Amino acid sequence: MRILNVITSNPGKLVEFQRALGNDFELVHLPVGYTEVQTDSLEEVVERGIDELLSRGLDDFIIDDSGLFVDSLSGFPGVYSAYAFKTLGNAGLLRLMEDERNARFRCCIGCHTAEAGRLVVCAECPGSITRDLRGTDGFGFDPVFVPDGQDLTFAEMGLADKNHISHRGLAITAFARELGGRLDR
Ligand code: ITT
Repeated sequence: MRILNVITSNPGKLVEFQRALGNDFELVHLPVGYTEVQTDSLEEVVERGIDELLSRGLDDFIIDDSGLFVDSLSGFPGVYSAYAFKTLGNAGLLRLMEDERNARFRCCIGCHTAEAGRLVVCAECPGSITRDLRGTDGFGFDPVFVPDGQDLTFAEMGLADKNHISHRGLAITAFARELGGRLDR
């Protein structure tokens, strides 16, 4: 089975990658970091992250930059989601909200393998911010986000259902299809 090194400091992402890709790849958690450049584009963070990791001699890896973009907050916390989660948390985000509650999660997955080259895939999941914290599964902003067309938050629905519709689940599915196609060629 092909090895893919998962480079993340976030155990929640790791679990979601394992669940979605674990049958096709041997996923190895690599505890190294990379510089997240200051930009409002997740895609650029991922592209530059790939460049840096390659320049350090690493290969066969997958990385993920993601965030929650709240319409009424002009896209905040967006690329600052990890920092905002650490400092404000879910309760702090709810305090910032007024009546208009539309938001979207976005995820960009970047990968480089010796065999398949470079691949960057992004996806998003539109939804809304709840008025209270709901549910205990998942990580980060999961307890305050209800995807469009659903009644449950990501933290209430469980990992299998979240992966089906989430920004990361959609990005992983597109990523796996493209990578699989390149490896079979
Ligand atoms: P890396 O080491 O992979 O960068 P990180 O947690 O710092 O891990 P990001 O910079 O991509 O990751 O920050 C994204 C933040 O957005 C993350 O810390 C969560 O707070 C939030 N987030 C991203 N995806 C999420 C999801 O599926 N559910 C809930 N919160 C999510």
